[in-house]
Amino acid sequence: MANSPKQDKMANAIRFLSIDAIEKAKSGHPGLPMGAADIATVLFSRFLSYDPKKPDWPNRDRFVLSAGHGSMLLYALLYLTGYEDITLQQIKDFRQLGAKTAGHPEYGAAGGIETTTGPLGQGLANAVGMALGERLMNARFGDLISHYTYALAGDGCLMEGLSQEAVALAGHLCLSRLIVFWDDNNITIDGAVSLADNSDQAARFAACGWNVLRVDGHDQDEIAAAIEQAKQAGKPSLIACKTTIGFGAPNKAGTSAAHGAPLGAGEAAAARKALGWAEPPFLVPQDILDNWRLAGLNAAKARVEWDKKFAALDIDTRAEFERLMRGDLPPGFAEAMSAYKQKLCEEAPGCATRQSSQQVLEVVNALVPEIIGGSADLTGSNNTKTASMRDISAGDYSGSYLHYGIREHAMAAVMNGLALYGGFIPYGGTFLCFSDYARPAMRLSSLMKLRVIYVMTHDSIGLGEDGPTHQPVEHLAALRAMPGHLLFRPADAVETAECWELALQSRHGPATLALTRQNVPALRKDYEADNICALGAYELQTAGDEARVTLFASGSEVALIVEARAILEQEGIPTRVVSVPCFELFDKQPQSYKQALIGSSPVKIAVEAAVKQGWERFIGADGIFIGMEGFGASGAIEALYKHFGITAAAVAAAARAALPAEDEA
Ligand SMILES: Cc1ncc(C[n+]2csc(CCOP(=O)(O)OP(=O)(O)O)c2C)c(N)n1
Ligand SMILES: [Mg+2]
Repeated sequence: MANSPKQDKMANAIRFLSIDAIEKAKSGHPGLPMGAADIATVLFSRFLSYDPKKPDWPNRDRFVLSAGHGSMLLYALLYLTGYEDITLQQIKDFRQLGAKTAGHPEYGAAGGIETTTGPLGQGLANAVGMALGERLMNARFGDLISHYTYALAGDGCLMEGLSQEAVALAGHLCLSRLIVFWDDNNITIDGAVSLADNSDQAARFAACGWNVLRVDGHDQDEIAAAIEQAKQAGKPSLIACKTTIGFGAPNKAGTSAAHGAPLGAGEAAAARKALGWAEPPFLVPQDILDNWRLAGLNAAKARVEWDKKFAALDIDTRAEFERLMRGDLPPGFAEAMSAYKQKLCEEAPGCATRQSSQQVLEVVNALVPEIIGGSADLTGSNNTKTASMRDISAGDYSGSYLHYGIREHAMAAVMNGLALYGGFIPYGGTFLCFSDYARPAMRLSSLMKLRVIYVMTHDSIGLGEDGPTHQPVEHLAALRAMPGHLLFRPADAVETAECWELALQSRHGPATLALTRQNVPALRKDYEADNICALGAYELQTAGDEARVTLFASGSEVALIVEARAILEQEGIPTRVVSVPCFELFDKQPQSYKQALIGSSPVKIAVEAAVKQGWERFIGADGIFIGMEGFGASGAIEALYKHFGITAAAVAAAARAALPAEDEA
């Protein structure tokens, strides 16, 4: 069936706003907005529930443009439907510094942008997290929350490995309110998809438990019928939409030439002719704009109804829902944490920090219902599951623990989706070494400033026999290098509690807790009401006299420098001990604190069973670093620390050797 003239015109408004903006910016990707304009028109004018005047309305349908290079599709939709952030001027300023219409959609830049996309596959996995969030909220608040999550994915999204992890998880969890459009245009940057891929995508999705539909992606009524069917499927749906990239451009349509460069004046004019669009650049005829604005108004009707429904709830339910959406921790949280810290100081447990972490979580999870925990198949090793947690499963979304399977990347991207959804604080575990498998999504947690918490155990050669494949060496430095990401490496049970508290309080940014497999002694035995780890680094032990040596370390190596200090003090060498649970928080302290903490002792030594990078900020360019210079090895923990020269005796010897001659007497 052919589209009606009105349907065509509404889609063409998207096409020409995109063409014109990309032409003016002299960069951008016209192929996708032109090819997917019909899909977008159907969705935004006939199905999607949203309110341009209230973009954050909790029960809105979510729409994720996973193929983020097609950003102009989203910006055109937001302008046309009446979102206030995206004015015509913003469309004209596409890709200019400071514009809300950035090269790729950026979460937080404008209402209606549900997530940052561009790294292919991430948006699809975020959408899985959002669709899960919807089910979890529904299980907690009943029909107050009940909506669909839509995503538009390209060939690139489906080719990325991440998509397999996310698609399998969505199928497993039977997220039936997730509907994914595949912009099946057979083209990527290098040319035809067949240059690199001949997968039967429909069979792949079906094998993962999805409902699969195929449509002509330029037939709006056929697309609409498929959406209707998808809603009834009882499982997640893929709607494979056969489209032509750059639809309407007479010479470039159907080719990779339409993918990522302006059409050029000649081809843009030819497209105007071919599609019967007589308007000058950036002008949408009033009747078409009216149709779009009307679509925006219609889409918002459900919001008015929902407000009434919400207002009719009892006051406690409303207050709790609003607290969750604001992201405030529950009342009593701070008190519970300090009571727990007090208990730890009295008991002084000497266990692995991964166990300490579990014990903190026993306290936290009993009190903070918005926590959604999980692990990538290392639950028993990451110590991520606490007594009160029940599993989330297909059909029962009332639990709070997710077995992500061996899918670190999807775990991180789904946690991003949950955090974006609102009302949840997700944490997920794996071995620190495998943070590499999650890193692209961890980077987006940082970029989007999301409260997502990574529980990364087995944080050094201290894990022992599993050997160098499992022993992280460069990972601490790599995560510390990520802007806005708090990397905590606590030294004992009290520090672990403090670091967890800081991670949970970090409303606008992710955190990683790097935790030991091996036992560590209690070091902090005097209760202090303040969260000392908030300083990032602090003096754990003072020198007996004016300090000649300062020792710095994090995590399991703090106990080692405490031992080294005892040796040196016994020899009459006054030595300070500085514990460094978090570089990032230390860097934020006032200069005076930093200078005083680093101090001026003639010898400074940092110890961490990892690479040196970053420790210069404490020990200076000439300071001594004792740690790893290459990969680890398989063996018993005691043998390994000795083998790599990371011992208290080695630290003491290095200090002695470095002291200026007059100090030695
Ligand atoms: C992870 C990742 N790798 C590479 C790129 C660069 N890139 C952007 S679009 C694209 C091709 C995508 O093809 P497709 O999804 O089919 O988009 P279409 O050309 O159909 O618009 C590539 C390789 C990226 N954005 N993200
Ligand atoms: Mg493509």
